[in-house]
Amino acid sequence: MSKISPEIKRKVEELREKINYHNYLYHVLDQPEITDAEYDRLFDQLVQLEKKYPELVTPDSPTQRVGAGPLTEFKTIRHSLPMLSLNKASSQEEFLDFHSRVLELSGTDEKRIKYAVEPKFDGLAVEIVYENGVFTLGSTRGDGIIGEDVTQNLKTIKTIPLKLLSKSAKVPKLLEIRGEVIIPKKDFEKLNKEREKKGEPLYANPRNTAAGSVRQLDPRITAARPLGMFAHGIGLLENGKLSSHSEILKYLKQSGIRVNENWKLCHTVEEVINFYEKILEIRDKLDYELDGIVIKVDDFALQNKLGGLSRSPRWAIAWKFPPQQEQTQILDIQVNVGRTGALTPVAILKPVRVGGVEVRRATLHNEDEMNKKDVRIGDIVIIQRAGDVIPEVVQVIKANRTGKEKKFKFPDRCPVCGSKVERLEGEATYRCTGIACPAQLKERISHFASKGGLNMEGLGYKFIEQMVDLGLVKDPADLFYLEKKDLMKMERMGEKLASNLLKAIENGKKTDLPHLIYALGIRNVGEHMAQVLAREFKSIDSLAKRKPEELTEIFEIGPIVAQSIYNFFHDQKNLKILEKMKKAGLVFPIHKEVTKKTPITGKFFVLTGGLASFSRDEAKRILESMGARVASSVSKNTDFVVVGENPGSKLAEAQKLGIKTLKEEEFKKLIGK
Ligand code: 5U1
Repeated sequence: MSKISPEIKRKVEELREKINYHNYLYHVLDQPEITDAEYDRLFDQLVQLEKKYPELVTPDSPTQRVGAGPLTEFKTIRHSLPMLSLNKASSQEEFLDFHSRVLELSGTDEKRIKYAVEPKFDGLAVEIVYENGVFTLGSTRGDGIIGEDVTQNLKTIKTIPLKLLSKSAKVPKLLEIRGEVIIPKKDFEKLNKEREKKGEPLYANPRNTAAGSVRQLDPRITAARPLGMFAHGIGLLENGKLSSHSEILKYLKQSGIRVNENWKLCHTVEEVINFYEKILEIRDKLDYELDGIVIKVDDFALQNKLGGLSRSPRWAIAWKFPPQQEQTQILDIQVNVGRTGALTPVAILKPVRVGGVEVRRATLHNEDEMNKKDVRIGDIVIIQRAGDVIPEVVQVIKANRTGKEKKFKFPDRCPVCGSKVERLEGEATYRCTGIACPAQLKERISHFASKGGLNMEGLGYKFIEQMVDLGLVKDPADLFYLEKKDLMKMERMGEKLASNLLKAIENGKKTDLPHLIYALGIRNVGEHMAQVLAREFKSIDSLAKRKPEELTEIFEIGPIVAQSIYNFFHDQKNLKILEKMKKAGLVFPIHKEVTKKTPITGKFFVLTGGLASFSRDEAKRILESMGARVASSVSKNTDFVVVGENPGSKLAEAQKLGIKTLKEEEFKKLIGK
């Protein structure tokens, strides 16, 4: 190793400081003080020095934005504090209801309530962790509890500093920031123009492109996309004293993190309403997509008093902008059969862009809705799209009728299996009565294996269709009994693919409780409700025992959901399938959750060697349930290396870096076992 003089070290440090500062002026304040050419010169000098003295390269050097090669998969991480979502208001009245609730629950005088209001970005929610001022971990929100580790990808985003500015703000030991990754509208259009020139398919909208770009396994692809980020809050902050949301926003900006400048501290509800109207008015002129504003009680003491529900705080609300509408023509009407046998009429549309998204299909909901609107094939209609909701037909423009439009007759037989369809009293939906309807079975199995369910990677709809058509599976539990020779009966199946599918099915047996509940496909139980149920009841056995009146005691569970859950667990067929799954080795997990800070919250662990009292997976689960993070390799960010029997090279690495090692007994003491 060549000897490096203190001057060189100082020079490298000085260049990094300068580059970080100019990044801040450019990306955060939008007030550059030097030309692009001058900036490039500074950057080049640093690149040259780091090339000559590679020992001086650090992960937070501005040259290290694209430092890593492609991954084979993302690791998952547990957020130290859940990343909550927001309750929604879609009118002034609903916002005022929220305000009344805040007054009532906080028992506070109206004059004392201040609201911090800010735009709501339509992007991908992420968390970035800084330890001692250095970016160490970046993750997606995921389900709010567990996200994906996309550190290398988020590091490529220039508006996210690799190191916090330390001049005006004291660097905290730990700072977790939360924000939204977006693609500016202009950059999105440019990106699509380039794709058009190359004859490549166009991206649908900035939001999905931003989300897809962050979830690339190769960070070089992410780096080539014009991503940005706006921070709007924090998770954990160690050694920091802040007492309001507006202080957070100021603090983030001082620390070099980009915060959107269009936020305001409002002292009255009228000011909030004016803010909403102003942002709605300038929305189309802004270079990023918004879908509303976010209103937060500013004072932390009041926020704490108001508390939260399982998924969302009571002290904040998203006031959404009205949905976007467009006009197009209905080319055809088809009927879809869902996994519960429900028949839904769907309008096939002449493609139209609504709020930047191409829409080709829109729901007509049910027969009554269709009749009420008098929808016919060939009609010119208004469709609307609001956020992630499926686009819907809202109105027929009857003045445009030519007389050629055709009425649609709702089928009395299931379009998939030909069984009779029935409509129960009081219900708006027709359902297929065929107990063996392949559409239901295929949809059910596809739901079971989906990412939100048991995440059987590679088991797509095409394979499921074949499995059902060949009679290989008659219910979701049958998946666990498939053998290679069964799979080899399918078209375009090879030994390797069959092994991979079997492995994916096997992996599905070790899931967590929210995923398992969702996978079961209980009517009215989506991913969020599955989280709520897991949190409240901790196990399938406990959930299965609940009567509807016990279930409705939980906030967020209404009588319809409660009845669906009760019905599901009181159907002998379902119980038999659950038993069959258990017999095949599907683990029915117990839900554990971090509810409070523990001494190891936010700490990084690495495990090496075999432990006598726990399997590697158990140790990992315990640590994660206490808010710690488990990494697969030792780095300078590791806090503890747990050393079992026959440790690998990680022990030597830990010793080299001076990282604390724990023997099994010490580890057990630390986790209170
Ligand atoms: N601007 C902004 N977006 N957003 C999203 N603020 C904000 N806050 C959020 C979310 C989910 O949540 C906190 C209020 C918990």
